[in-house]
Amino acid sequence: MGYRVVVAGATGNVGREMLNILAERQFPADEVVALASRKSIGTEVSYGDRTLKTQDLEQFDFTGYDIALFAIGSDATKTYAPRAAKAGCVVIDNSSLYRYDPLVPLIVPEVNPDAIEGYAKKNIIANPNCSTAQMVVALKPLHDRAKIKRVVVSTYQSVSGSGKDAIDELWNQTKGLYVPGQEVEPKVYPKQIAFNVIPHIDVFLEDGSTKEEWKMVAETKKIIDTSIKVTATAVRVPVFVGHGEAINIEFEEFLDEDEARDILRESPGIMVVDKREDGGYVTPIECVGEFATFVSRIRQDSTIENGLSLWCVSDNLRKGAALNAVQIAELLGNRMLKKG
Ligand code: 2RA
Repeated sequence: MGYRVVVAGATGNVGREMLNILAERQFPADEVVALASRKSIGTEVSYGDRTLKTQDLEQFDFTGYDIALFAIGSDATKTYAPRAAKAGCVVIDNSSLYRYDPLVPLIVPEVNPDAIEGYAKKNIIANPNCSTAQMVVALKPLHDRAKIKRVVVSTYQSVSGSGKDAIDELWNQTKGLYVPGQEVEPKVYPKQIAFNVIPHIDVFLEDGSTKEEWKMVAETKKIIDTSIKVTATAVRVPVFVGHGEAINIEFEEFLDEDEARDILRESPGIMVVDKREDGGYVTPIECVGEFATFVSRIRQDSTIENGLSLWCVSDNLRKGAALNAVQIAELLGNRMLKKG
C-alpha cells in the first residue's frame, strides 16, 4: 500500500518540479492529486509519463490524504495548511510562513533528519529557503569535524527563485536589448536584470540587510546550531536556474583543505568537483536537473586562524525547494508514517 499525496501549487515552477521528482524518485504513491488556484483549474501537468488535471485547491477535502506538498506562497498557505493539517494530512510547506515557528520542524534531510520527530505538534513541516538549503548541506559535515564559528556568504541567485514572471523578464529584457523599440522595463525586479546583477532579494529590514539575508542567518541556526554566526549578501544574477554561493568559514579548530575535501566527498547529497585547473569547478548551468549540491574551489583562508573558503552550487528549484520537500516526504514515510 502506498501514500495518497497532494501537490498544491502544481502549475508553478516548484510544484511542477515536485511532481517530476515524485515520479523520478518513484515515491511510493497510490494516488497523486495536483491542486491549483481557481484560475488554473483544469491545467494539465506532468507526473512521470502521466498527465494530471489540476483540481481546485479552495474546494479540496484533504481527509484521507497522507502528505501534502505545498508550493503556494505564504498567504495561501495561511489558509490551506491548517485545513490540511487538521484533516490529518501532513503538510510539507515550501513557503516561509512556518519556518521560524518553534513548533514546526525545519528540515534538510541530510543535515537534521531527527527533527522530523516533532512533526505532529502541528502536522506541518517547513522546507527551508533555497539559499539556505544548499549551504547547510555543505556546512554540516564540516561543522561536525571542526565546529563553525562564523560564516560569510555571498549568493549569486538565479531568477527562477522569483517565479515564472522573473524568468520571462530576464528572457524578454535580454532579447529586447538587441531589438530597437522592444526594450523591456523592469517589473519583477527594481532594476534591469539582463546583463546586470542586483544586490537586493526580498524586502529591506531596519538594519540594512534584506529578508533573504536574514533567512540564511535564522535558518542556519535553526537547522544546524544556534551558535553559528552568519553574515550574508544576497545577489540576483541573470541566470535562469541554479544558485551559486561563495562561502567563507571560520572554525574553532584548524581544518586542512584536503581533509575538508575528503569529508565533503563522503557526505550525503554532496558532489565535490574541485580540480585546480580551467573548468575544474561547477557552474549553475551544469547543476540544472541534478539532485546534488556541488562544492568546488575548496581552499584554505590564511587571513584568519582557522579559515576555509569554498564555492557551492545547486539547482534552486530542486535541492532549494522541490527535491528537499520530496526528501522530507521520504523521511516521513520511512520513519513516521510507515505503510505496507
Ligand atoms: C529566491 N528566496 O528569491 C528565493 C526562492 N526561495 O531565490
